[in-house]
Amino acid sequence: MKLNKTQIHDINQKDLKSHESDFNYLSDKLTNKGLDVNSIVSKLKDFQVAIPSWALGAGGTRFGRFSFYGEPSSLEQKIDDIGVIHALTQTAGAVSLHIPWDIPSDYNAIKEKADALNIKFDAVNSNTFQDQKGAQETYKYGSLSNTSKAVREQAIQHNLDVINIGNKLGSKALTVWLADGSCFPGQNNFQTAFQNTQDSLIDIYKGLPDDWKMLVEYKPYEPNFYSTVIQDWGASLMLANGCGDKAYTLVDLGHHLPNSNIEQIVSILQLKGKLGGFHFNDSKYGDDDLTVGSIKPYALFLIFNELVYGMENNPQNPDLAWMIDASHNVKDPLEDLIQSLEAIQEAYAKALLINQADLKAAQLHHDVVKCQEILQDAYRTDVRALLQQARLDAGGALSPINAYRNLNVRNELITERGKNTVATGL
Ligand code: LRH
Ligand code: MN
Ligand code: MN
Repeated sequence: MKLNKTQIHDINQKDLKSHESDFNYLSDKLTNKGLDVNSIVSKLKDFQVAIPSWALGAGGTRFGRFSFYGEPSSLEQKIDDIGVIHALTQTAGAVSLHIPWDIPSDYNAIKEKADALNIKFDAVNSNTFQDQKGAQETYKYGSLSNTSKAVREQAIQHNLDVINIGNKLGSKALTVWLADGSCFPGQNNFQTAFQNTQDSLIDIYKGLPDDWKMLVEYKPYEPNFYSTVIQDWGASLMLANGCGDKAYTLVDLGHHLPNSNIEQIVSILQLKGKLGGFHFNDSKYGDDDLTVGSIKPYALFLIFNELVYGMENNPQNPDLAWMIDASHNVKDPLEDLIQSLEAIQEAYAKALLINQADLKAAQLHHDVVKCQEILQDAYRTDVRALLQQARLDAGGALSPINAYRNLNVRNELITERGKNTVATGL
């Protein structure tokens, strides 16, 4: 299934008039406030978020998995699905592969397909949290941190293999997330586990091409429930610093204990030039991997405020690898990803409305009320017409969800692929 520009253009016609009046109204209001609307729309157009290869099928929980039908059963089909999302939103111009869930069988064919759909290969993710078929060693008691040298060597080699696979596709970053940790007090020696992890990461880092980054993802718990070796941004930053300039911390929104101030973490990492990647999702309780913006949209906005500040003021921090890391059981995964992309763009657009000079002045005068007014004035602005304009300019859909439904995409996929397909992944 491939959507073409004419189909999308035709569907847009119905809502064009009302969009134009919404956009003109908002544009006038923002211009009167001294904002450069064209520059905001162009920033929105440039902002691209990678779709993880494992989010295109219906996710599951450990209690069960319910298929959504017409799911992609090969990497080619997953790229096709991202092509659909990208055609509609013009925001999903990249894919992030999880190895070994999605090893390409024919590199040239996959690259050609992705190229034709304007999709780039973003960070590649290694997987040392599951035992692979035929593997000599088990990761039951850890991978890069394991007390067994043979296990660590197998895990290091896997990461080097992943770099090699990514290299053939044009990826420029390796994301390492470890499930390593312990379920019970006394099970592990914290210092040994941390030092082994550092040494293993250094070995992987030695195999990293010069123009690559290594992104070290942290998570406080799950699947280990007493301790995790890389439990927070501090541990991740220490390990990244221990590897070198090309190693960075990756923040996944779901990987924090309740009430953590994620925007502050993001801000300080950028100040230090060490924020490398970002996984978007939302959560109520833990690493719930729910649709972005579905639970705490204001928190997302505050995080974007810091990200925008960092992008404008911290040249020492590199461009970030943005990715959605969400997957669950109840929605059509493509509709869910479209909703996540919309929420990301919305939070970004609102953060771009914040008048940074006014905010700085209010901060200097200790005018706490004004500071809050400035943030909330931006947050309360309905920016959807800006997102629509960005999509329209780029050839996308005014309303991606409506277009997806009107074009009957899911039914087409079911007709093409059949009902009983199962995507690889979580
Ligand atoms: C771990 C994680 C990590 C994995 C992905 C499947 O919870 O966020 O990024 O690679 O989920
Ligand atoms: Mn993640
Ligand atoms: Mn996670």
